Amino acid sequence: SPRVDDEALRRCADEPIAIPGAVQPHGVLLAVTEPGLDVVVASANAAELFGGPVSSLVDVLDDDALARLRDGLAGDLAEVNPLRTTVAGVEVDLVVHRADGLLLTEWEPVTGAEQAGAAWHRRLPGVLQRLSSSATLEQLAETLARDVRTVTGFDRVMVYRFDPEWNGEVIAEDRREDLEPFLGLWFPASDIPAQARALYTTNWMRLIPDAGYERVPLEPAANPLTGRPLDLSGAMLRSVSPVHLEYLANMGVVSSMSVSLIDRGRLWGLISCHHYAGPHRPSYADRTAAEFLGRTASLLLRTVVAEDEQEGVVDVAERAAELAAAVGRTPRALGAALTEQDLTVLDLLPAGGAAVRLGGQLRLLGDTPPADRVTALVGALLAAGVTATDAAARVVPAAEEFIASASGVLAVPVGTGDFLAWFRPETLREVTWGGNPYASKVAQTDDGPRLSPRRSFAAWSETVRGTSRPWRDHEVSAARALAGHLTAAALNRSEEDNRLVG
Ligand code: BLA
Repeated sequence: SPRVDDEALRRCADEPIAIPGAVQPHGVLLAVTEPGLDVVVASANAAELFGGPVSSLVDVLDDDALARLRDGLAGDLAEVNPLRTTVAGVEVDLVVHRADGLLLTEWEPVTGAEQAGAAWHRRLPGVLQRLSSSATLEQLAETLARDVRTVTGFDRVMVYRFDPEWNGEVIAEDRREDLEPFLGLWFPASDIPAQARALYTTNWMRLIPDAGYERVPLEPAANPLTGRPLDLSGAMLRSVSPVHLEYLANMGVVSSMSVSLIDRGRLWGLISCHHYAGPHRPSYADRTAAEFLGRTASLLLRTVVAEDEQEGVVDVAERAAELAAAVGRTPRALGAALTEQDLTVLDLLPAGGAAVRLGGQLRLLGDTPPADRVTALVGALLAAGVTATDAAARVVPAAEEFIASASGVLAVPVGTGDFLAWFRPETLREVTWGGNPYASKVAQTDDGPRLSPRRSFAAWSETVRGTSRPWRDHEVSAARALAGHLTAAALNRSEEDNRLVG
């Protein structure tokens, strides 16, 4: 399938999304001075909402609202948000923050369709209890998807996790029954380019109520204070990248919202929400509730991820000890002890296949390259000084033939000439085994632009061709420990044999 060319992707990451010079039309932006509250920049739809041009906030806010705003300006600005008030007969939520030396005020007419948030706030203790008692990452992500969908009413809510190369996987999903599942799908890093990830690391939430919107320009185009377009990084009405709008349109998404998941200052993932039936605009209160859930889950991530990782470490160490004990019980049949009992070397760590070569005799378990090729493959890797690789064919080109079963190889020598080895399949095949509904359709999706889940899956599969899930440090350590134990056991045995012979 065609790769997206690098030049196009580079341009993608170059788009200055923080300064689009426009807002979305579901609200009005006025940038004003402090303390005078004089309007310096306004979105072109301002006169429509206010019933005429606005030169100062003093002219449009009633005394009570003005007093609350001035309190916020003198103290904690975030306390102001949202300021519910009425302008020209329209009930609005006013949301404010500072940027570029100005006060950015955003005015969003209140829709009738709110209050899920109010009800939800009463259920907050239960929701927090559920989130914080999640024992595994999987549970945390599922709870999060369900609760964010309840509070926002989107058709689909996904929890999306980045890998070290910024590709991403949908690890949890709550959706309208009739929608096709995206759970387990992977998307390439280019779907969310670097400058967007940087923005989402400081800004927790973004909303596009109607991806078919007409952008509303800011007037004047340049902030008179700086001579540059106004910085809308923190503005909830910021007009988003046209490339992304095209992406959403091609996915059939009418409305999109996402909340950042941040672990120790690093963007860990996103909660991504879609609506298909038509435009969808959760109220400010409901959005804030979703953001609150995202922030809470972000704090819990570290513990849950650490627990998940720790659990793997203990399991592998325990199994290594059990295998070593089995070897100790049967010193004259080491190969059988490792491959023919209830617990085998293949159970030591997650792998598709394993090989044991002892005394020159090779035994295979699970999915491996053919017996007559395993010794040469492992020998070549060990000769190249490689113990663990998630892309064996990049070290030993001949391994290209075996990427289905052995994209990843972990090999440790036992004595001289013998070894233990584990094999991991190509990541793509692993996902296919996981029941991915799109894998079989990849070949038919090369028509048209790449902006759809299937196209993205295809692009991702290009990036992972010939690679496996990586080997973790404690897995390599356990393999080395077991091999060391076997080397010692084999040595003891031959010494005993020598004594018997002598
Ligand atoms: C932004 N891309 C985004 C966002 C998401 C995705 C969630 C954040 C904006 C939002 O909340 O809608 C991608 N959405 C996904 C993915 C899933 C999903 C992967 O639901 C999976 C289920 N996008 C491309 C390409 C380019 C691109 C090729 O696919 C560039 C050429 C750009 N995506 C792009 C840009 C933004 C973006 C520029 C930033 C939009 C903005 O905030 O202005």
